Amino acid sequence: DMNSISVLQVGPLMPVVQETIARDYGAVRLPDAPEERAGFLAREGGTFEVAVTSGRFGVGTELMRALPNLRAVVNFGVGYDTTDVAQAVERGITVTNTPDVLNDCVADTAIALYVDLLRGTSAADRYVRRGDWLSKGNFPLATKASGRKVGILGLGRIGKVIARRLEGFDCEISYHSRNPVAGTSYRYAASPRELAEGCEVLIVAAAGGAGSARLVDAGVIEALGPRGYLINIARGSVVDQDALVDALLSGRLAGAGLDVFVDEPKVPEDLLALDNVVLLPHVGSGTHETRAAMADLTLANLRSIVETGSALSPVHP
Ligand code: 8YV
Repeated sequence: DMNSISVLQVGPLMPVVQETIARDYGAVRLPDAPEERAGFLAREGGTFEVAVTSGRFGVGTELMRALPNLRAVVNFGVGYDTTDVAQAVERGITVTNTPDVLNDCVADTAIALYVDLLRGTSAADRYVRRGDWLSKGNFPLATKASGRKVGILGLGRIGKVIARRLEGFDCEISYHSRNPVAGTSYRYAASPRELAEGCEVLIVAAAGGAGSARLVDAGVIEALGPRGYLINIARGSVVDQDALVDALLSGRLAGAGLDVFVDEPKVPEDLLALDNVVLLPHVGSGTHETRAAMADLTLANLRSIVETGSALSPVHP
C-alpha cells in the first residue's frame, strides 16, 4: 500500500526524483549533519522501509544498521559501491540500480577522453586561448588515435559499448574481466598486468567496490609504460591514484584521461598543471537525456517495489 510505505531520501537527488518521492510517498530527507543525523535515526530509523539514494551517497554499513525495517535501497546510478550490499543480501534487502540506460553516454565520455588525450584537443584549445598560436606558432604534434591497441578493464555493459565505438577507430581490442566473456572475439588477458603489457591505451570500465580496489596498481601502470595512456570512467578506487600521479609527474606514463577520482570532488593538485592529463568532473552520464532515463528507472524501481514487492533492475536478480 502506497500510503503506508515509508521512504527515506539519502543525499541530494535530481529535482524530479526528489519532488516525486516527496509528493507520491511523503519521503523524508535524512539530515546531512552528523549530529542531527544520529538523533533522527534513533527516533525514526525504525519507520523506513525504502531508502532512495545515489552512487555518491548510498546506504553504507552504519546507516543500514540504523534502519532495522529496511526492505529496499533504490540507487540512482549504475554504480552502488557506496551501499553495503553484503549486509543487504544478509538481511534480504533488495538493492536496485540504473543499468544500461547510461551505457551510451558513459561510453561517449570514454571516447571523448580517448581522442582528447591522444590528439591533445583540450591542450590545443588552451594553446589558442592563451594566444600561443600567434606567439609560438604551430601546436606540437600529437599521437594518432585511430588503429591503436586498446585494453579494456571490465568488459561489462559499458565496456562492451566502448569496445564497439573503438572498432570504428580500427582499434585492436583486448580486455580483462574476472572471467572471459562469452560471445566476443576480443582477446582475453589473464590479468590487469597482462592487459597493460599488451596495449597502448588502458580504459578502466570495471564496477567499483572492494572487489576491484586498486586493480590498476603501480605494477600495471609500469607495464603500460612511458608511451601508454590510462583512461578511467569507472570509479577512482579502481586505480592507485598516488601511483598514477607519481608516474605522470615522472614521465613513466604518457598521459591520463580521468572522469573519476578517489575523493571527489577533490582532484590531485599536481595534475592541474599537466597538459597530458584530461580532467573531467564525473560527467560520464551527465546529459539531459540519460539523466532523465536514469530518473525514470529509479522511480519505476521504487514504484514496482511499493506496488508489487519486486524490483525492475535489482543488482542481484
Ligand atoms: C552518476 C555514476 O552521476 O551511474 C553511476 O554509477 O557514477 C553516475 O552516472 C552517479 O551515480 C550519481 O550519483
